[in-house]
Amino acid sequence: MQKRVAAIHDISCFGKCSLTVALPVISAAGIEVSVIPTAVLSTHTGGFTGFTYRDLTDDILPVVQHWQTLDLKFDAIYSGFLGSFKQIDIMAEVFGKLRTPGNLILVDPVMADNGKLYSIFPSDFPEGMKKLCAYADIIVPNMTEAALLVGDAYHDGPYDKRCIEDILKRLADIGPQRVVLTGVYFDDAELGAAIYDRGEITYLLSPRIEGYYHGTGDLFASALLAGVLDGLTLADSAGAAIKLTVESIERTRQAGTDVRFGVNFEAGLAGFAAELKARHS
Ligand code: PXL
Repeated sequence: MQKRVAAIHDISCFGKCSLTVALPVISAAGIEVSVIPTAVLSTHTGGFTGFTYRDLTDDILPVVQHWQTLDLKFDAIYSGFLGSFKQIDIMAEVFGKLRTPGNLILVDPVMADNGKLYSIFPSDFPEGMKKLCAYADIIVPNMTEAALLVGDAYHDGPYDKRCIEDILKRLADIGPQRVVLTGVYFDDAELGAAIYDRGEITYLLSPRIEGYYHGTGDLFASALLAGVLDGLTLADSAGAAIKLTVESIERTRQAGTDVRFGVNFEAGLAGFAAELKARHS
């Protein structure tokens, strides 16, 4: 049976993130993606000014209620960037309505990077995001989001394994039994993810590429979810997601594209589907 995801994110019309990444990446793995757009923006908010923002908060629950009349079932519910506390509360309600005994909830607690909460969010936003993470089976924070979720002050790396393992356990204590922590590094040469899968910890690192490319968190989380729904282990899914993300960044860096415009992941989608297949054999 074809798997089906409910992806609940904004649509940033230009700039390749959130739904415009989740849809193609998860679909490339043969998985159906149903969407609930939470807002429509002319661009994402990272580095652009003057963007339009059409809030769709009041449409979220009516979409879900209509779906319930159709008795639709979802193998995963996937949330990312949320624009307000109200959207966080509504998302918790959506999880309650779409949760089934076998499905999984992935929350990407998009709110911060490079040690800073995104300027559009109030300082107590991380508390709201933490409540939402308690419903999740898998969360995918970066190091800054992880520090905000557990209430630590952020500090730059290099990190040591003890500190990473401590933070992974405290993130799991919030509720999710599986955590993929991104932006982990133990020296300046490599960067990657720490994977916590019900107590088991794996590190996946690859050579660091300089520069900050927008939308790569969404690319990584979408690819990770595709791998998990395809039946791979969390660590294998993270491996395939890192490969797609790193290759997309490298391709974009070589092209010299404006970092706000998102990465060229499209050229890697066929390879991503093949990588998922190869990891099964
Ligand atoms: O990539 C996460 C994201 C999604 N959607 C919007 C954003 C961001 C990050 O800044 O601004 C609108």
